[in-house]
Amino acid sequence: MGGHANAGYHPLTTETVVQVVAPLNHFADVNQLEIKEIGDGNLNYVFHVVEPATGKSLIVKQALPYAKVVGESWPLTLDRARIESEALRRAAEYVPALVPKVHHTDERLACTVMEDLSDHVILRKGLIQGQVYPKLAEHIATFLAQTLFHTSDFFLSPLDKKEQVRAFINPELCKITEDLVFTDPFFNHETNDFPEALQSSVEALWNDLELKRETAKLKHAFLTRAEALVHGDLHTGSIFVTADSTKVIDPEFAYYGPIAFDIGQFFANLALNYLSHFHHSPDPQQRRTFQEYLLEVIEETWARFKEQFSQLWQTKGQDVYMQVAGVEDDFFERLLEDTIGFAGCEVIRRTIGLAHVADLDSISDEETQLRLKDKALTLGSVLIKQRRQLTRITHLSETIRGVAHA
Ligand code: SR1
Ligand code: MG
Repeated sequence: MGGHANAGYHPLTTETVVQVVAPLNHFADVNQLEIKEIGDGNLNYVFHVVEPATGKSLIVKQALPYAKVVGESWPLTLDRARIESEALRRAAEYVPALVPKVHHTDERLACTVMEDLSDHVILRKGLIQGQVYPKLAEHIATFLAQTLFHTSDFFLSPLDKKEQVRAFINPELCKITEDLVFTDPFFNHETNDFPEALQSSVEALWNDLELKRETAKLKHAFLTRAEALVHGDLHTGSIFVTADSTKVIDPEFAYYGPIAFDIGQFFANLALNYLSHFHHSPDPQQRRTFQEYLLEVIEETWARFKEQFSQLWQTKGQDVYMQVAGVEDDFFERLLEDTIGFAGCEVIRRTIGLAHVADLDSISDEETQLRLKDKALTLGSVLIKQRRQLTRITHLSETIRGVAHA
């Protein structure tokens, strides 16, 4: 666990970041930079480097040898910085407009210098405020279809694909997901975190044998199904937006895994935001409109993803079986089922696991927060257990609507 082969590693400070950016010749005068540490995530330092005279800026993101959210008692590999940098570069081959530009990678310091996206906001924050992003579904569908298709066996030769699997082996970050998404929330584990008043609902979940059997299958898929280079942490905090721009950030959890995992995480975080608007949008009319918008994003993302992926399948597919009647339909059928199952796991872990979401946790009224967390547990459970019956994307939105308004 943890550690780094390169002894030259040291955590950067606002004073030493200049040593990383100076050789890039990006700024006119590196002695005139304003540097702030702005990281609010769970794992890393993020330095915002600005040159006021020219208005130029960059982001320097550095991995720490431990998980910042827990502290030094949780060592964590620095290799995740290489994975993130490589994954951003891979994505930029197919969707350069949808990821931040990587200017430089320093493996010794486990840091990446990239485009500053300060003119964007984190999608989670925007959605909590009830902002509508008209291009979001189109952009995320494109990101998913292009990155997932082009890194899969549908496009790469078997030899190239296995080279890629090797390059993106990410065992420590995968272990976090295996534990925090698929295991701990379903058992009485010390990493779990939920209000005492939720205890009986949580115990009911722990005692639900059918739920555990189905979750075991989803965890097994995450452990074993190396389909494509997935982002691995595609929640709404990993997406920067403006009205007409979308940038997917933070692929440090990237590895070769199930295609449905990314889609499911995205949908789950929209579903959690849907629930949270019973608090964040007190006006019933506004609330209904915004909640319906979120379901439209889910439906449009799926439809556009399917359309693009299918087009790539038909025009660039490499495997002889891809033209056999029924194979593509079978693929999408299983993909939707797994997407819904993974979404269920994400909804549950964000409610009672270690890493929560601000959508629900920022709700000041305790009773409302509790009621919505209870609904989230029901929703997650239904999605996992009934995913085989939810054979159309509209079944997913109907389920979210149904559980939320029950
Ligand atoms: C210890 S890391 C907790 C969570 O933060 C990351 O963004 C992942 O979602 C992970 O599960
Ligand atoms: Mg992250």
